[in-house]
Amino acid sequence: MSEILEQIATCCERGKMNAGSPYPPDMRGQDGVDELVRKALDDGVDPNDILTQGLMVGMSNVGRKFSNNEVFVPDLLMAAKAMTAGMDHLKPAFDSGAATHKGVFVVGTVRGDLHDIGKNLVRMMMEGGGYEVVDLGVDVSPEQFVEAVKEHPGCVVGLSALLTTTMVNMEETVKQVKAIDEKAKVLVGGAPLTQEFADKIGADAYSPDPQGALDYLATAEA
Ligand code: B1M
Repeated sequence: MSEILEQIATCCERGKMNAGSPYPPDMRGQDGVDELVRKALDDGVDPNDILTQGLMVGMSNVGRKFSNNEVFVPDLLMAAKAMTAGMDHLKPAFDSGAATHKGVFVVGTVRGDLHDIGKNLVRMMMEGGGYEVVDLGVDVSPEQFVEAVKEHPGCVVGLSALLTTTMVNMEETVKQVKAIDEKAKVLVGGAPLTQEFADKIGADAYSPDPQGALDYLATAEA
């Protein structure tokens, strides 16, 4: 991997957004993802390489550390912010078709549920993993998920729930999504969920954290 891509990966993992950012304190004054991605593009580095060998490596590292309880929610949020600073520069390349996404991930918090912090972390990890994310927001009905699946054939659907009273709404969503596309993969997550519950409602996978969701996508898309 080239030196600048390694630097981008490190800055993304550490949440170093730009030179002016005071976080993390030990990288104060150094270039961040913002400057480094711009420089890499100016130097002619392929946008796909910047994403896959720079930003995605950084997000993957921080995601694994989060799964292992070595870093915590604020670290993940800072890494995601840094990644977004880089993605802003890469967006024109993706929009023009010069660079490609790995696939589409439709995500939302299920009907009746307004909790979105965990769902947003999952979204950010997916974006960092190179997926185009369609975020339907919170309180999303089964019908809204179905519409999104129709609009994005071949997408993977992610459902989040934080309440014992709303996780039951996942079952209807899984049922309706499978009714219009039996091959559509549905991944579920959220604090009250278990693998047993996911199996019971017919979801294809359960993950307790964003990295697990990303790992699942890698297998689902393969
Ligand atoms: Co609410 N709330 N809340 N709340 N809230 C909980 C969940 C609760 C456990 C608090 C408690 O009583 N101890 C409790 C649920 C109890 C239960 O169901 N058994 C509860 C309740 C009861 C309520 C209300 C009903 C309170 C009321 O009004 N009486 C109400 C419900 C509103 C509604 O949704 N209709 C309510 C409201 C709210 C706020 C709006 C105030 C706020 C939400 C703000 C927001 O999200 N924008 C809120 C908050 C912040 C919490 C707590 C404190 C924190 C939740 C959180 O964000 N955690 C929570 C108590 C707690 O957890 N300590 C609580 C951090 C987040 C990173 O974790 O979302 O679990 P989490 O996501 C994790 C994983 O679960 C996983 O990845 C993330 C990172 O590891 N994950 C996925 C999540 N989704 C995934 C999807 C995947 C894969 C992984 O694949 C698709």
